[in-house]
Amino acid sequence: MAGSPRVALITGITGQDGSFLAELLLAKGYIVHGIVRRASTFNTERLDAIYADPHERGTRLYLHYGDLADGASLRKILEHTKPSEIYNLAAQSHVRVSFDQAQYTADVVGTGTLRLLEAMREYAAAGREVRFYQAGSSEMFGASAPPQNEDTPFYPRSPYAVAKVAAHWFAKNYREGYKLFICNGILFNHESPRRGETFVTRKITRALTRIKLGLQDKIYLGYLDSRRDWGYAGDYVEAMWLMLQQSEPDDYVVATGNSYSVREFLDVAAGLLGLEWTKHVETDPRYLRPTEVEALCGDPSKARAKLGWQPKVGFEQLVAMMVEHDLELARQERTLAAAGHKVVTRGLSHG
Ligand code: NDP
Ligand code: GDR
Repeated sequence: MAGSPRVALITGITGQDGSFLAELLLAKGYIVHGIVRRASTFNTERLDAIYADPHERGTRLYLHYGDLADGASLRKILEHTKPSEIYNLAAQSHVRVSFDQAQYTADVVGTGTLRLLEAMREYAAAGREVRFYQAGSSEMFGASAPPQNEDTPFYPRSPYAVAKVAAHWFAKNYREGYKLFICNGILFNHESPRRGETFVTRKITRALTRIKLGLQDKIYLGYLDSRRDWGYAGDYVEAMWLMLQQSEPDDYVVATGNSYSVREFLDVAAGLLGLEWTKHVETDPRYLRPTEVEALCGDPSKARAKLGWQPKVGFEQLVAMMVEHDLELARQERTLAAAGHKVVTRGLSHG
């Protein structure tokens, strides 16, 4: 119907990217539906700023229980919400954990994408116009040498990455076989103050800011020589949206074109805090991966030329943003500790 708001469905809406994408789409006037997993604790913290009780008037963000492991729930949600754009962001997204939970990761990341594509196919067959974004990853390039672009062969190095390659090809096959509008984004690492605390960037900024305020003394890490092309998540969700606004579906690398080692990330973060990280960092072999991805650096020329996309936030600005945010969190913790409250640092020793 002309003039009615566009409707988007986001899987993985409670994650880092899901929350940024939901904000972007709401700002563009969309009605946004998100799929959340049932958990025994609240898992919608990243949506707190935009979520309003559905009983209130004018609400445009709705959450539905579902799971990529449960195809029936996906079909039901599509029928109920009637989206014109589907963003598949849900995943067991931790590479190290995928070695511990290989079958689960393959099921959710690989077969889960297939379940959603099947649900989309049935939905589209009933005459609905719908577009699909698949959250692919630079991890799919794995051992292929940088710089990596859309023509670089995949050489995945973890169960997570293998499953993402499967999802990529399922998506491509459904695009070609059923003439569906499906895009694969191949996104390089992107971070923010909302990044999960077990990914290396956030693990570092959380720990170093706590060290700065005397709340802890050590941080335990794994391999420090790997290089990553780190961008800002807020920039990257714009690229997802742009892909679905084109006249033809296609696949795009989204990256900054610059890469840094974990050591260099530590240098910049510690430098901002006036710390010498070598005094605080210890190696713990449990954070090493059976097969590591040494170096990722994307070539985003196609996204720049065809989508008009380019990153706005540079590496140093990104690190500063995360340090500043986490320093404030650490200050809050210090205030609580000084008042005699127990400060619990959840999960900082995992991942
Ligand atoms: P997060 O780990 O922050 O979020 C993952 C989301 O998926 C969460 O909402 C999580 O729910 C949900 N989820 C996990 N398992 C299931 C399941 N079985 N059914 C339904 N939902 C599930 O990831 P990011 O936001 O960082 O990444 C978004 C997507 O982009 C992921 O697919 C990731 O693999 C991919 N990607 C990420 C990159 C990055 O650098 N951030 C780079 C390239 C690709 P819950 O909150 O309940 O855990
Ligand atoms: P990555 O991100 O594996 O690239 O996957 P992560 O931050 O976990 O690791 C980056 C690099 O840092 C090294 N590293 C450590 N990593 C973690 N998590 N913890 C540590 O203690 C540690 N020490 C060193 C890693 O070995 C690695 O080389 C992320 C995820 O968001 C994926 O879902 C996404 O697809 C890719 O980015 C692109």
